[in-house]
Amino acid sequence: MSDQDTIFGKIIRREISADIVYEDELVLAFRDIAPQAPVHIILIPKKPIPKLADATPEDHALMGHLLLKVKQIAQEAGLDNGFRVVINNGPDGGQTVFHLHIHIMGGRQMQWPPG
Ligand code: IU
Repeated sequence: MSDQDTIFGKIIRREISADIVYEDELVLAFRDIAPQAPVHIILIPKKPIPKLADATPEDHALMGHLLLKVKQIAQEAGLDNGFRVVINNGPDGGQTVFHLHIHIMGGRQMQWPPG
């Protein structure tokens, strides 16, 4: 199964709908379908990298772009009092969709450590 068959690939190609909050030529951000916080946004690269551990030096600029977009998207979502950024990597990391994604969560007090 190619990455383009993940649910996030289908969202990128507009084959299934999502509540998109940001898009540019490199990345897409949309509201999580099962939010774990008042604000829960998923930010993905359009390039189909299955997980963070699969990123290569070729992805250097894309990785930087993603992190700076986290900041912008959190700001635009009004998360002025702070927010949580999570990347689940692989089975032990709790990853369920194998297209690299960053969770941006806020609007409530986060706890530490996560489960
Ligand atoms: P994870 O890090 O792979 O566990 O996160 C996948 C997230 O994708 C999870 O929070 C799901 O609720 C979310 N999601 C979604 O927003 N839309 C979908 O159609 C599916 C999963 I499937």
